[in-house]
Amino acid sequence: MTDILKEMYEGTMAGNAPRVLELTNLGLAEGMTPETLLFEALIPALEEVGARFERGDYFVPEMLIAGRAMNGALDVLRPLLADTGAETIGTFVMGTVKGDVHDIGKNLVNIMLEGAGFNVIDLGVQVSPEKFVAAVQEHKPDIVGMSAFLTTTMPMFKVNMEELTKAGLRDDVIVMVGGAPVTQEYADVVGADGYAADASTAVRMAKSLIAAKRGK
Ligand code: B1M
Repeated sequence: MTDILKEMYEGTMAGNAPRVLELTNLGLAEGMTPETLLFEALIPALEEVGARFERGDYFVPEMLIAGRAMNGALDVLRPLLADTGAETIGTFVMGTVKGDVHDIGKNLVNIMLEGAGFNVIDLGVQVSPEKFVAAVQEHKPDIVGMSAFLTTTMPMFKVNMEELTKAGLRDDVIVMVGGAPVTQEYADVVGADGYAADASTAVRMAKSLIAAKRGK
């Protein structure tokens, strides 16, 4: 690991947002790719933060400031990751489910989808079933994506899908789910059309689900 990546990893874990921002710009100026900064420093740092939280070495404030540091870096990386000049291939409505405020993973999926040519409508966090339904009615997306990062909020997938069914929309839209505790088995149980464990797989999955629906 280079000095910049090492300092970025440590700075993110310590929640030092101004330094992480500086190092992001420095890394880019030195020719590092956004993907290197993301996959070799920022994401591993948050994984370690989660592990420390689980062990009782970190508490919510530490998770919060680490998340802020990551989000600050993502603001800089977003245009670089998303600017591929790809043609629009579909519309994707995305949100973190009700009761859940985690948004970094969702934001990362959005960035990658935009980079692949999706028109992404981000509903934010704590999205109620009614809001998902209203967004599907309004934007008529190819896919509605739901993220959940807590075992306690994962059941909202099923609630959201029941609401889509009640509104007569379930057959019109592909439903994708994801988030740290979600598995393929859970996605199958709730009746989602697709699941992905990370942002790049989410893009591949979204493309293939759309191609299958359009009969290509
Ligand atoms: Co919280 N948190 N948190 N947290 N947090 C986790 C998720 C946790 C795993 C930590 C741990 O115990 N190890 C744990 C959940 C345990 C569980 O339920 N199994 C947890 C907990 C318990 C909590 C609180 C309950 C703590 C408390 O208050 N006692 C609380 C809940 C608040 C709430 O939501 N109601 C809470 C709060 C917070 C903060 C607000 C402080 C902060 C969030 C900041 C923010 O998001 N703006 C926070 C953070 C930072 C974390 C960890 C450390 C990091 C999450 C993250 O951003 N990861 C996290 C530990 C961990 O995940 N290891 C943890 C990086 C991100 C790039 O990965 O989110 O997995 P990830 O996203 C991936 C994939 O999941 C996938 O692609 C993404 C990119 O590759 N993906 C999709 C995501 N959405 C997808 C959708 C798709 C497809 C793929 O299709 C639609």
